[in-house]
Amino acid sequence: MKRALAGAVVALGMSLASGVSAQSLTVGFSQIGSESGWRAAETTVTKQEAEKRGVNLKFADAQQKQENQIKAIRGFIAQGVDAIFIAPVVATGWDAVLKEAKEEKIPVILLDREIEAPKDLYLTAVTSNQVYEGKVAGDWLVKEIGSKDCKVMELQGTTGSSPAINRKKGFEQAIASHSNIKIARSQTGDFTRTKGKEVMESFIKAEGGGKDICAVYAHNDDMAVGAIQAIKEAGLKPGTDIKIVSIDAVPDIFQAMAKGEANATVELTPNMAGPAFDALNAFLKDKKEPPKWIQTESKLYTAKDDPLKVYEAKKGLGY
Ligand code: GZL
Repeated sequence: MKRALAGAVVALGMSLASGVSAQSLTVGFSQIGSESGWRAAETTVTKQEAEKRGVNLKFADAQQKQENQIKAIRGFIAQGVDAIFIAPVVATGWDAVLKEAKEEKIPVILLDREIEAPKDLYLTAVTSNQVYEGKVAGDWLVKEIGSKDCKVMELQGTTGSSPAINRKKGFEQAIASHSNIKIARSQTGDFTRTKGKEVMESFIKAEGGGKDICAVYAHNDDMAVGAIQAIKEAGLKPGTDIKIVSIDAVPDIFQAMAKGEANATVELTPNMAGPAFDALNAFLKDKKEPPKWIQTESKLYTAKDDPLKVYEAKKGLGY
């Protein structure tokens, strides 16, 4: 008992010495919005991870607008939170507000998207390797198609966001040496199902009904599901007439896969907050700076991976 008490006193002393109250931490989280199933899951998991750690989480949804995120971050600074988590909707325009947080000695951690800013303006970024995600998707298509001519329709993520920039780059790297595979049309669907469907409808129209379309590469599953709807309404068979490859591995893409309407997806974990909280605690406890990038895993799933079983396993996880 004595040792436990002594341990508690030391812990209390350490947290007080580090200038953080012995009470639970207060963290402000500026979330992009709820544009996709994956984003909804990230929000759910972040709240669960905060609860698990007794962290007081102040949540702000920006409806996919950077100005709303900047306003929320300024609010967190004014409230004197212990740390700020940001999922940055686009890659630029953050320097000023991050400098304000730095002046107040409030550590900032980026979740799921990178930014173009001096690295001393944030503690670390917890993201996947988005170029690699695009390359995995492209490599799958190259293997699937072989030497056949293949006209690809690309549904890009939010313009100016790091995943849209990087996933495009990785896919293009994968197909660069395969002249039979070409991205014929490419447009943003803003990571949403609705816009993914609308853009795919316009592609099918522009392609004279879509019979020559060989594949869709969507930067996320939600846009792929929208595209699948548009392809079916055009009287074509997604998954066979037109191959579908995307990223996130949300439950709905596995349902489509089980019906033969989608072919491949690259998994993105919705749990960026767990590693972020761990890095923050280590930093607050002994000022141990984490690496500037904490990378999460990426895994390819295809119809060979028992999609219904994966769907059942994932559907309860907050998507
Ligand atoms: C990628 C993440 C993307 C998801 C989309 O890390 O930022 O944002 O792939 C979401 O589903 O909209």
